[in-house]
Amino acid sequence: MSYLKSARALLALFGLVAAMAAAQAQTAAGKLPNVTILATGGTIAGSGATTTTTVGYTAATVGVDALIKAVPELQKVAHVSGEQVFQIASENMGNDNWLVLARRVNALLARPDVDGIVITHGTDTIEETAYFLNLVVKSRKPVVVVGAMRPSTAISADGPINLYNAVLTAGSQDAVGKGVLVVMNDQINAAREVTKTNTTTTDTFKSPELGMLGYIVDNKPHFYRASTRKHTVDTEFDVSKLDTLPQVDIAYAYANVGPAAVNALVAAGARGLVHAGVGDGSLPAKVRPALSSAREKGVVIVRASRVGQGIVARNGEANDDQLDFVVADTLNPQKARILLMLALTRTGSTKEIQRMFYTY
Ligand code: DAS
Repeated sequence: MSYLKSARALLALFGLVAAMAAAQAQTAAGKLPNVTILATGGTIAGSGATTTTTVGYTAATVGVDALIKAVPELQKVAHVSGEQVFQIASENMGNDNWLVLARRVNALLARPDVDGIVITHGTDTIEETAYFLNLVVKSRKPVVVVGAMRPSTAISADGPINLYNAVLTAGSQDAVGKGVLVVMNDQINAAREVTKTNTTTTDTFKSPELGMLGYIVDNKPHFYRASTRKHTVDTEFDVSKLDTLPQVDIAYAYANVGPAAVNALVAAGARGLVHAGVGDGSLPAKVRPALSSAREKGVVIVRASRVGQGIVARNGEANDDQLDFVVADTLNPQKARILLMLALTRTGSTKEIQRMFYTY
């Protein structure tokens, strides 16, 4: 009986190897690429009461098979398969979701019969998930995160064309080695710089000042630049064996702010704290003692800025050497949090962490 079982197993293995070789040969011969769509929810999977409902709809109601079925043109540009990883509005995306998603992405990209991945996602935290994956995906194959600003039921919904463009890009050799990308509104942005700049309009995703990477025009991605910062296979981060990520929070600064938020976050167990300072990461006098005290307790402090663009310069608005703080460089607070979280899985050394902020 065991002989029969092992013979069956061997036959199955041969079948799988043959399928992979055939898929690889197809792609190599210029045939359609194999792209897997991992669906997580969001507005792209949303539905509204009427065709003119573009706010106040329900996100994360349409499944991945329906998303794929709604865009038959996908079949002309790739062999598409779909998996429903989550079905959530992205304001509820959490570290646990990211670890599950990263593991699935890396497992799929390790397969020779997968050429690229598209992740459908809510737009509220798309820039965070994209940057997290930019630091932990261990493949040069394209990973494209895509969302929509109008639900699938709306007139001129942007989801279908965004999904089509994302699959085009994920199957393109030109996107190999570019890091994790966000493709929306016919534009290609890098995970590190892209951010949501408008609460409701379809052109909301931009990389202010440092610029997008390219466009999707006439069914093809066109790249004009690449990120100078390390990503994917060139990073030192590995989450494959992690069940949790260190607790890192953000404290926002504004006129008349006091130490309450910083003290509360430290008391709640933050191992890292990003201070979203005013201007060039300035520390209000009422907050500075609380941050220093947090540092003395071993909490790593990153000085970022609520401004959103520009460099937070070391030893500029505060003596970071003396305070033993790290500066965020050009990362906005929500992305600085992600890098600090991953940094803390490797080291507590502020010198090493500062190097990471100048590297990724
Ligand atoms: N709530 C938003 C989200 O899921 C809807 C969207 O814009 O995708 O991110």
